[in-house]
Amino acid sequence: MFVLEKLPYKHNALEPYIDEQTMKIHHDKHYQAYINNLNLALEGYQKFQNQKINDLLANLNKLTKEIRLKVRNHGGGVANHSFYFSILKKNSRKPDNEVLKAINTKFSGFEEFKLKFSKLATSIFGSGWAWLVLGDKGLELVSTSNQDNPISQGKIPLLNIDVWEHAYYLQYQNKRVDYINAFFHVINWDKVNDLFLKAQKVEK
Ligand code: MN3
Repeated sequence: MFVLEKLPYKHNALEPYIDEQTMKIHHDKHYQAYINNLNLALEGYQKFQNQKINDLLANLNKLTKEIRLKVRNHGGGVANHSFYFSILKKNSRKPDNEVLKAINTKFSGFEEFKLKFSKLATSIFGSGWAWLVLGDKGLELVSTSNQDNPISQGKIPLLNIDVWEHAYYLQYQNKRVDYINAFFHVINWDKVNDLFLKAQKVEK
């Protein structure tokens, strides 16, 4: 069975960029709902209950038809939210680490990366996510709809932003772009770097 991962910081830790009430509802209610619905979907499927969520999402075609879409949606919700909350932190800083060096090279500087990532996140129609991933061609920006996860396309997530309205509407209302700007103040680049180093080992 899948369980809610505790926030690695307090609900109000990311203020003023992401407010306490949004974090409480987002983490304690929305994320919990994906956990509950995934567990419900996998009732009676013991084999899948014991797998890691990323392994389920990487192999959706191995699931029986009855549960495939449910795992894609609710399981995606579990993986995406667990990931999102884990790459945020208060007092974000931008160290001179490997992933930021790779970003500077790939996107001709950090500001260019931020611009491209923000444009992508802004342009997602409806609900979805923008991601920085490691794929066949190195670092890539991709977007997914609903709760899809790039793992299902064989890519390794390094950074994501939730642009479902529940992620920002209480604080930013319709101004998604302000939320995206704020997000850049609370990225845990040390964590992203850890994921990047681990991902490179997998790719080799
Ligand atoms: Mn969300």
